[in-house]
Amino acid sequence: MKTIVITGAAGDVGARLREELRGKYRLRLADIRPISDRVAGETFINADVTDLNAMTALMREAHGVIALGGESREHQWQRILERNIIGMYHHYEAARQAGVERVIFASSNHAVGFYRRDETIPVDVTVRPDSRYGVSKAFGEAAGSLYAHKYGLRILCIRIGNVADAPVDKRRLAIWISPRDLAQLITIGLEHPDLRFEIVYGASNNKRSWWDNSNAHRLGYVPQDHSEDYAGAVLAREPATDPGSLPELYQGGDFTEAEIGGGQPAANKSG
Ligand code: 15L
Repeated sequence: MKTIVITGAAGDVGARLREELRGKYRLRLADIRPISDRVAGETFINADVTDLNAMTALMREAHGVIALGGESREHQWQRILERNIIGMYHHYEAARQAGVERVIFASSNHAVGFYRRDETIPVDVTVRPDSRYGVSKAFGEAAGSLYAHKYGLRILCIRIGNVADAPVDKRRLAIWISPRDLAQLITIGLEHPDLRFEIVYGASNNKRSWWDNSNAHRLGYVPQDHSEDYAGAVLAREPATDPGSLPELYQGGDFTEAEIGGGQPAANKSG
């Protein structure tokens, strides 16, 4: 059985992926927070993404790494720089040094969050990050391309929408991905024989999607879940919103306004 490292394994997405992938891979879980509910086939290593030596030791003899480690929301620049930008560079460099073949990068819809909701975008649009966090995800995709083409790693960047058991609001009806669909995309990243460097959207089979995910389908992705199954209940509890506000106009939602440690966003509603 192949060994797969999951960084940031103590988080919500990590917990769901452990359930989906256990029994299929030996899982080496890494985080700076402890994980006490380990089961057979799972080991834990305390490793900080800001420490390159620790990351290299973590990856020894692994087939692949699922890079979830770092900040999962907008934050002060220094923290985004250390945990997401330097941290993601360390994932790739440690994988290269340790001879790990595959890296699955948990990118985010926030790398392109300043595209409008009334457009459908493929994966090869110019990035339009909606936050410092989104910038760090665009960096992770660019660094992945470098490590794939220069050093021969096999890399899948998944611009994840929102991972949850069910979509929680109207915006998430467009971008939701179920844990089993995310696991299917990750398995493509870990196993596809011809993968070099690809970007895909991490979304289930959502009727309201803003994304053209033909690149994922070309790689064999057949999502099993549909956000529309939940639409009635979600829309019935959706609060009234201003349709002209930034979060309503743009795909990134409230990340387009989130401000931590910076100035005030311009009220640019024209797109
Ligand atoms: C993300 O990238 C975040 O990690 C997650 O917490 C959600 O906020 C998600 O995007 C989203 O856009 O809903």
